Amino acid sequence: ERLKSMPVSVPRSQAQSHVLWPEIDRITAEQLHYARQGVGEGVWELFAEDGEMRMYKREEEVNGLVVDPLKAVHTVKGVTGFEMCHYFFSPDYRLDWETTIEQMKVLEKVSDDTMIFLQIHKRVWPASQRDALFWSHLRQVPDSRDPDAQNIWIVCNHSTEHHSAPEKSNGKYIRVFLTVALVCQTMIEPPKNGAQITRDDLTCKITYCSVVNPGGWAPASVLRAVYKREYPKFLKKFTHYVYDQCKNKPIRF
Ligand code: 6CM
Repeated sequence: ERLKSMPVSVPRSQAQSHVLWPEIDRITAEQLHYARQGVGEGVWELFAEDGEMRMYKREEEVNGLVVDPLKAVHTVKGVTGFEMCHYFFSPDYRLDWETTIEQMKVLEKVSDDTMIFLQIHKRVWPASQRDALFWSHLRQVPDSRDPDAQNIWIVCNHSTEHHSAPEKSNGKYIRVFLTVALVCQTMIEPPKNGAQITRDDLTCKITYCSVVNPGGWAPASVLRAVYKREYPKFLKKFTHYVYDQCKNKPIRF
């Protein structure tokens, strides 16, 4: 009975038997909800704009550490939401577009859609170098307003712990804490007289949200200056990269 009443559009992940699953499921749902909320009401401050891209932040500190939430929206033609999310999630391409890291390791492959990553980030002078340990989960999102639409995907990254890399086992790095979500929706302009869909008919609507706690001392002004430079650089580089990778390949939904 329970299985029968489950909406067929809810994708079932092989990661469900993992101890982290309840957390992954909850945080991913929360992040999706948060990403779908707009940036109105004057609480978000626009700090970068380039073509279709808009980046907003809210200045926040916790125990004197900068944790400014960031939210960005972007629109990219010629790619699908699945393609965007696939390139963001997969470790195979990370070093091609991620310019803030020195090293990346998959600590655990939980399933095809869920992995645990350890990354060493580049040092930001004059602070200590940071590392980040987080689970990353890719999933297709059923659209409540249109249950037939299978065109929204999310990647959610959230800090966790792992026996193979305890915090402070290596005094060299301070561990950052992050919650990041990339939500992408494919819009299709239906081709005239039932012709095949081509990349010209596709638009991908992107929302990227990030909250990073630096985990230990780092001067606020330096951190804010780094974020102001690095986040727009990341989103532009990453979306160009996906566009380039996909342009001569068959469309993947
Ligand atoms: O979301 C992004 N990348 C994902 C895959 O790496 C993942 C990582 C988030 C990293 C959070 C930032 C850690 C801050 C470490 C210090 C910054 C170093 C900058 C050095 C530059 C010279 O979710 C894209 C993250 C873009 C961050 C700007």
